[in-house]
Amino acid sequence: MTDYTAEQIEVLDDMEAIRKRPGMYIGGVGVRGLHHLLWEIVDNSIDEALAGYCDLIKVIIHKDGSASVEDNGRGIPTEMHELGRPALEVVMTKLHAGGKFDRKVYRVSGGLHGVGLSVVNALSEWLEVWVKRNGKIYYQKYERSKPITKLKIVGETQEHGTIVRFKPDEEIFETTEFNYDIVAQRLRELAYLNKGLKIILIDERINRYTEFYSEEGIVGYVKRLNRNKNVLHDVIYFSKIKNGLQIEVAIQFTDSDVETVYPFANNIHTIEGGTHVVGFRAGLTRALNEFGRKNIKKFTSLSGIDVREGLTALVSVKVPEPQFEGQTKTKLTNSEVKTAVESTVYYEMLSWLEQHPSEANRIIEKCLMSKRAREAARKARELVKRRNEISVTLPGKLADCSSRNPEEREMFIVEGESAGGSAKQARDRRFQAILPIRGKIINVEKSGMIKALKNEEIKSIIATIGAGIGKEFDITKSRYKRIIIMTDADVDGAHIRTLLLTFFYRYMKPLIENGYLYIAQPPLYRVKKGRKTYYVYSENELQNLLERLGNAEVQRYKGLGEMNPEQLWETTMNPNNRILNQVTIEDAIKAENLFKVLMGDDVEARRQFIMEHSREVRNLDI
Ligand code: 0RA
Repeated sequence: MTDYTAEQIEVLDDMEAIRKRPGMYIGGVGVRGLHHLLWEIVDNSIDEALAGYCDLIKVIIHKDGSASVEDNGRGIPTEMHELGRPALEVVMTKLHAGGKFDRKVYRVSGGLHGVGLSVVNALSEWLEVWVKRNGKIYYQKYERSKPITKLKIVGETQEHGTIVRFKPDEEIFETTEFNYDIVAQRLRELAYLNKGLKIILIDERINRYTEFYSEEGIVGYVKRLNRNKNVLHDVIYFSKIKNGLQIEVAIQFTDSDVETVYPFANNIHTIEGGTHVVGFRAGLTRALNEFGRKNIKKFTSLSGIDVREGLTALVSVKVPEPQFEGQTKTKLTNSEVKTAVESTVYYEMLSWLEQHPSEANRIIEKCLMSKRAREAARKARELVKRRNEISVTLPGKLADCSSRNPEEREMFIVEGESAGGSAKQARDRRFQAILPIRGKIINVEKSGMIKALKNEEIKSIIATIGAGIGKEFDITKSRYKRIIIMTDADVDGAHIRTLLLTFFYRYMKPLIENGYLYIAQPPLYRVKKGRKTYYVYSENELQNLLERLGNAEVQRYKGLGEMNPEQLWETTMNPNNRILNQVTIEDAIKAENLFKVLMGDDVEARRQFIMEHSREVRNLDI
């Protein structure tokens, strides 16, 4: 029988308490809890880095399911502790062991982090530790938190640092398999948050070696987050220390419409936000409003939402005594952090804006645009709602078709009175409707939804299709299965096509997504040889035909109006002969491109894109 000293009983109590209620210490025994063991050790190594003693951390996931963390910090103290045992043993077997060897750094005390190495030890089948310190290598092994060796010297070295290797206990965890992606993601994050720190990840199960390192720190992180976006300026960076509270911020605006703000408190990704985020937002909005009021003509004050559209930012605070709340214990609640972050961000941001007037203008312009878009969208939503309540009457100039079978009904949007007249004569009135539109329709992107909805041509298109618009658009209500844009084969025709496509893309997108929208392709030439007539749709075709025929009479069609109704029917409207280009959005990437080009200010790029896009689409003979 062993006589337990009071001390030993206490230790056993601690370890038993942890094994009984692991959730209390690591949040659960699932995947998240399992990885928590690893983060506990890594956090300790990071603390050494924060204290300036460590610049390399190596994490290995071993084939046997264990993991090890090595750092080149000071090494866990091996000297005798107050309790008459080596400090290392105390650290490994007592909850919140501190005392003489406590480190005065930004320890992560609240929440689930910083619970201590003893928790890792308690929840491991076995744990080994090597410490390089005082010219020696120390070693000790534990099984389910009990030392099975004494702390012993196993070698000599001039290096310093700690290696902890542990095997999560299968009796405790639902799963004991470390996930490469979870580990890699967090280590990458830590490398960005701690510039100059190199973190190596080796997964021996799959022979994978990865290094994470950032010379630029959080600036590099923001760059990475924005790597596929159009940025408005170089990353703005500042850092401040206020009453022991360290604040670090990186900001970059983009032309996208999403907000990406990553907040961290003591290296913990505070996904539930908290006082640092509240302070950041308030300071940023205040700085932009202050700058705008002083420097921008016709400035109207911005709300937080306007400011944050297209914003990418990383806010990292190091708080001496952090308090965390929330479901995942990732919401920072220290109230002093809000005021400190707000005033720092306000002051630093304002002075940056003043020193970078042209970038500042760009940013403010973006914010004002977000504001206008938001207001327009709200007004438009109200208008659409009202409009949907009023019964929509079909426009007088529409020549509708007689078929009630929605599967065969089609509608031609035809530019110009004369072409409209020809088309009305040429059509098969049973299933083909004609809607003539006049001149150039309004550019919906530039004018916004309000003006667009007041435009007669747009109104007639909406009423004719009869399925609403915008968020309220309901494709099942569409009165036609095919909507065919029929314009001249010249530059003006292409322009009108562009405007119509912009309109459809913006306000009736499902029409495109479901393949309801087409572009008619009238012939470019009529070629006569003797008594035979050929219609030619491309330059290439013309070359080939002329080579075959020898000399022939070539007539170029400049517009639909140059064709008589029979010709128009035969060449462009008759389902047996015509070529229809279905407008498709092939995949997400193209769609985004389309969106950008369609929405942008660059008229030429837009025109170019539409030309290419309609050439690219499949030729369909329906
Ligand atoms: C307590 C005190 C000191 C360092 C550490 C713990 C320490 C813990 C871990 C865990 C993994 N790596 C670690 N590195 C250091 C300070 C020791 C001193 O003052 O010399």
